[in-house]
Amino acid sequence: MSVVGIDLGFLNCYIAVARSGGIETIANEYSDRCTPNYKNVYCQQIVTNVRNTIHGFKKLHGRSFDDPIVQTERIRLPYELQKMPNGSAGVKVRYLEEERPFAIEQVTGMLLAKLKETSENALKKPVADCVISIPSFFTDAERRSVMAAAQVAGLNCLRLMNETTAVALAYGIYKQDLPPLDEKPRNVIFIDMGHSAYQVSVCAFNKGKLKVLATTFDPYLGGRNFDEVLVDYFCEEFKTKYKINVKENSRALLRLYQECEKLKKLMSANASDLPLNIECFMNDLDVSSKMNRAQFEQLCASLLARVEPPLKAVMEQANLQREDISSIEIVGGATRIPAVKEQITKFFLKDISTTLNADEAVARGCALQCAILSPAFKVREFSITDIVPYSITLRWKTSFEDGTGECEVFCKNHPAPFSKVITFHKKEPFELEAFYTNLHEVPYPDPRIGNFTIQNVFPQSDGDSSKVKVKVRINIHGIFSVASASVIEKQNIEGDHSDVPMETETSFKNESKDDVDKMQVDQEEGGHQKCHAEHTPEEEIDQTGTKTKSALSEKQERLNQNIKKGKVKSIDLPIQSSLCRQLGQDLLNSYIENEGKMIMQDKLEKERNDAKNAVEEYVYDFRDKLGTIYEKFITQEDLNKLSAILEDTENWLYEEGEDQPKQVYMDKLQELKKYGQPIQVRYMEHEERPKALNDLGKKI
Ligand code: ATP
Ligand code: K
Ligand code: MG
Repeated sequence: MSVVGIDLGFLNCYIAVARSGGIETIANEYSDRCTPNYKNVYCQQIVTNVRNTIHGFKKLHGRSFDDPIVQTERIRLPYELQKMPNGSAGVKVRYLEEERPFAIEQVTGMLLAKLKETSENALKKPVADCVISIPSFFTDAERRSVMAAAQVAGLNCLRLMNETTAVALAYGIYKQDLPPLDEKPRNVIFIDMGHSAYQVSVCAFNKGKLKVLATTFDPYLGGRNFDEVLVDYFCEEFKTKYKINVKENSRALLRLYQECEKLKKLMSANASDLPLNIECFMNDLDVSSKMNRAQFEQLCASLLARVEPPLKAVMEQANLQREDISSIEIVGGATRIPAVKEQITKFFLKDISTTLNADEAVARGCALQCAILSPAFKVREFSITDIVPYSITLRWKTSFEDGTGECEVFCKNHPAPFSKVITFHKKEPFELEAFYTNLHEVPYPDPRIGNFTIQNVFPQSDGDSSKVKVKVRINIHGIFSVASASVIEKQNIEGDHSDVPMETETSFKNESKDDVDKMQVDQEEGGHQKCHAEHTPEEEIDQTGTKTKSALSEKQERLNQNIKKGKVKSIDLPIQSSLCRQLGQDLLNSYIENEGKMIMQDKLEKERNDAKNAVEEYVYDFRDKLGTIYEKFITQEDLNKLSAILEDTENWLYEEGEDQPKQVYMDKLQELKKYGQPIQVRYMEHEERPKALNDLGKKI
């Protein structure tokens, strides 16, 4: 089983494979199965030159069709979107001559399936375990949607990894000179500007470990914004120069985008005037213009001004000064723009390091993480602590004064993965509402993460509230959940509620490995409306995996002992969750089933095509040989007859035989071979004879 890392870029995808010798990248292909639903027919040049496949759907994950971001993206896309029955954004895709809407999970699923197939072909081994990259600013709904897409593709995603964290791992794992654990860490800035987004993170490295200290981002700044500036400029120029309105012609506009992207890249290497020439652009017109780097930078001034704020913010959030930073590592295609680099250098007053492979670092980091997580692979230990991008609050109803209680369970930049236990005193089932505390920080229109109802809560037999322990967590994918809930009962009080499932195992013993730490927040009901989340470490697991006990863990120890002695017992409580924009299991299953069917259909279609091609090839090959090497072995009469048959077959392939089942082609091939084989045999015998005689001669 191979372990792979997948960089699911807005424009470019990369797959990296972990091998014993190191990391290797395989390919960067978009699914050729999704043919975009262009509104117009494009001229041949475009279709052959350009990615004639759907791309740019990364930002549609986990969003409703009506989401403002989806509506903004929609205008820019060269294919059509459609509202799905569950309100989410779907893509109209042409599949086997038929136009159908596909959910975003299906579209990304197709892409991932294609990437899976590509790697399997390259590696000659099955691929299932993988790590997939996502932007660090993705919310839970977006993350869950990408996870669903991985399932559709038949991939087992071991981790959704933040792009900059993947880069940090690719940087750190091979470094031999990281400071020892007890010394001051080495702080490194990672910057990724791709086609659609800009992300920054600062990480602290010690031997064998990396800890993300802070991440910042501008989710709407990337290479495509620079393309847009050029497009707008030339559109204006062409209006006066050629009296054409490019924006009204989607075909011309798309071509202009492609030419501007090329021009932008050329300007990175060349500061002088560069030409822009497009033949047969619009209304039979050839257009031309020029641009130089200084001019480009002036036009992009407002974009360039957006480079600094995330840099400043990341330093503030991590509470670091410039001199605390050892290195600044940049990746992503758009960081090749000289003015972007200048902005970064200007801020840090330090040279930028470009030692990482700007295109492959994300995929490589993901492959390394996959190798670390996979039991099938031996890799040097490297601990990765990521962070929570947005603070998360829990809200619940209190029985006092009909009020609500609130508790910020994870603050911004809190370490992740992470679990916390919160204690409630309740007499009845209750609901917890999880949401992003500061919606203005979150590039998503809905603050809600999910609602979680803790069921089977009753008063104790003496009428008192029950003590309910609720475990909340951010898992390895960066996704929040109310993971478990339990109630502690004294053993001698019994028989009150027989419908409560009995369990002796305590939830505290069931700690999953991914929890780097666990804390307890004691939340007494009433009293305070807002809890002062007193984070008291209950049990700390340090990086080497040895447990260090704090004062409070003694309390837990006593409880555990009491549980063992049978004085009290802990009962797990069922939790009912309803998550924001959750894809139902039934729908997901239908997507998975559909993808399986399409893979089957693709396979059949390929076999059918191969069978057809075999007939065509045989016709050409046979005809060619009839005119050359077979000539001596056939009568003129047979030659005429065979030539006619071949011509008939060729015509048939273009007419009636154009679209036939596989068996028809196979039969046709057999029929032709009946004529061909005897001649072939005669020819071979003739060829072998001198050789045989020769061999005989040698023996004599
Ligand atoms: P995202 O990270 O937003 O999901 P992505 O990973 O697909 O997108 P990259 O492959 O990192 O994006 O970068 C693609 C962008 O980089 C495009 O806008 C491309 O035009 C730009 N780019 C690539 N090379 C250069 C260059 N030499 N000069 C300027 N821009 C470049
Ligand atoms: K990429
Ligand atoms: Mg990228």
